[in-house]
Amino acid sequence: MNVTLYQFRISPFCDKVRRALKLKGIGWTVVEIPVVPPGKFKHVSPTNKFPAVDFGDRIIVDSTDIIAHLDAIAPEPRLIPGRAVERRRRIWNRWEIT
Ligand SMILES: N[C@@H](CCC(=O)N[C@@H](CS)C(=O)NCC(=O)O)C(=O)O
Repeated sequence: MNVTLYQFRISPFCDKVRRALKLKGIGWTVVEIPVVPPGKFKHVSPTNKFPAVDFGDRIIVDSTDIIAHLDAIAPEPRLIPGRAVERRRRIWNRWEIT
């Protein structure tokens, strides 16, 4: 599988998506978004925010939504914690506050 990643190279959100794709073993082709002139890729991301990934059947904008979709189409290794893990994290957070 190969997807198209629309990115600003130095963006930490784009780096997050590159790392996620690598972990999932999914190949990607980069389209570098020029800073000037802005808005050239509004047909990909109407808000002009990147990363955006074209999966062929859909384009997803926002790194967290992209990662959720990656977990859906390529479940292993899981990137978003399952319920039990999430529960434990919440307990830890509460413990840290009190
Ligand atoms: N919540 C978004 C944030 C993405 C974001 O803010 N990207 C910045 C680059 S770091 C951007 O595209 N800025 C261009 C703009 O706002 O016009 C995500 O997680 O992907």
